[in-house]
Amino acid sequence: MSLAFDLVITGAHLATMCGDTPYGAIRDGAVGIVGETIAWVGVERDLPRDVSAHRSLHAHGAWITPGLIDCHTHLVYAGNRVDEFEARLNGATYAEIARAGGGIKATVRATRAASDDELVAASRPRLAALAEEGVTTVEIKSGYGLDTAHECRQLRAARRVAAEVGIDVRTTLLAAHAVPAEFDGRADDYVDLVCGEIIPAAVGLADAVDAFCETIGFSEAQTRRVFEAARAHGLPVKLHADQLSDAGGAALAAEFGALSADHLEYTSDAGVAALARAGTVAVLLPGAFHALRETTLPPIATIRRLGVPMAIATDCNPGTSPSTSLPLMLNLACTLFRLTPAEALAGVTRHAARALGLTDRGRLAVGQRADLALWNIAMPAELCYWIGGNRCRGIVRAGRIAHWEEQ
Ligand code: DI6
Ligand code: FE
Repeated sequence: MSLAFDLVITGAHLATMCGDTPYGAIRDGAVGIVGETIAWVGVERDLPRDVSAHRSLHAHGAWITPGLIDCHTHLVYAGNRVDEFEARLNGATYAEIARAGGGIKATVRATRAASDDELVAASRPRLAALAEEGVTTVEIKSGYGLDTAHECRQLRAARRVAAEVGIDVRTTLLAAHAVPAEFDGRADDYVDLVCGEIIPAAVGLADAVDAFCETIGFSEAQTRRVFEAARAHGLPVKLHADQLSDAGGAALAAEFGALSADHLEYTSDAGVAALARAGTVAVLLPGAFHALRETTLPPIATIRRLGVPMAIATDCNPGTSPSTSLPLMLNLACTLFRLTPAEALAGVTRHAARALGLTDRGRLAVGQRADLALWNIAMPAELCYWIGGNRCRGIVRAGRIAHWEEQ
């Protein structure tokens, strides 16, 4: 059989993330691409002799992984909260700052005040930084608009900034992130607005609906109403669950067949069992754990034992995870949460895809989208080893070479 590729990459080691071996590693491999899709993956010497390729690249022994997937970010916002960071280190407490109108409310004010262009311009460097470290698919939440017009604007800005940077995006409506100032003391009225107006307005702009189910966020009953409205509009759900307390978030997410339940520091074993039954992905966010100096670990042993897929994401946001590095999260997931490097890498590839409801990416396999990242590393675990520093030296997005450094 003669094969004609648009692009073939040889001289690479492959972390395919397929099968049961760690990383699905193939040494001395090759990848053939036709259009936007992987058409051939295997050991290079098995490439058919009569293969032709419009373009050939040699990887000089570098490793190729699937393009990384950051499945939980809040990266579209204006301003930042470095002033709060400094104030806390000078003795102010988070509660004092919040009472003085800081915290999420401060970012809401800055985001509402920014023009569309300003919002995109502020967000673009954050997304570009993620992309430079091998991210080819990103999820971006709203949640700093907190009214119909501004939530929709944030979702549009997310799609625009992704188009400008050239990476694929999934948007999530997080209108139930906080109660906006104009609804102070009237959380249920705000939930009415979310269900009756914001969710319907976001159909076509959002790929999923999320909520912050927490004592300082929305109650289980309020979150349930948000999920019912999402379901009525055909939108899948995700949840910020049990980040600061066991609010029953994991069980609620499971009950609604959520794509993912995220954070999970305080989730009970029963909550994990519910996730396992529902097939919901556990998204772990070690950047927020680190920045909050949290000491209660997510129930990793139970998550592992019950076979709940674990994803890892940046949670890029101005308050609790001001980070634009997914490889840094790999390191934190291993050092803080004791994930193995193979678990961590699955968490930013195939399990992250699943957390977004995507089956066409996250692995190097025939038929998958040709999203690849090329790394200057000696073995896959090295992706988790370094604390900072960019080792990505090539990126292919949907079959197109976005970046390629000859060594
Ligand atoms: N949990 C978080 O860690 C972020 N949102 C959430 O629900 C914090 C967002 C912020 O502080 O701006
Ligand atoms: Fe978050």
